[in-house]
Amino acid sequence: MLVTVLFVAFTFVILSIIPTAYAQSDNTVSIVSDASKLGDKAYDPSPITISQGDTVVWTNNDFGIHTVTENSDMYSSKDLRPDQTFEYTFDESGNFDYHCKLHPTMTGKVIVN
Ligand SMILES: [Cu+2]
Repeated sequence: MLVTVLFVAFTFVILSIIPTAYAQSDNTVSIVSDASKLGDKAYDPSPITISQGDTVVWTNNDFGIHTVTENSDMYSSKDLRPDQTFEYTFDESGNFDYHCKLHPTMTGKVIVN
């Protein structure tokens, strides 16, 4: 009986540690609900400030389809359906403005230190 309780407790502890250990970086940007009408508020946070070598992960939390497209086409996602993600690793410092190909008024910025 005690062994069972300890095993259950141990399993619970392990299962609650694993997601933390494998969590993605904090460099996440949301494509917010109703993004196509929100201009420079469509991507949140924007600007996002990161360090050279960091990866940014965008998630489409809207009900529409959007892209993450750097203004000089340095990178671009495919068309992101709801809940799909796109990630890009920034190896150079600088300011990188991006937009949505389908709704060009949607704009965002990544600042890489
Ligand atoms: Cu869009």
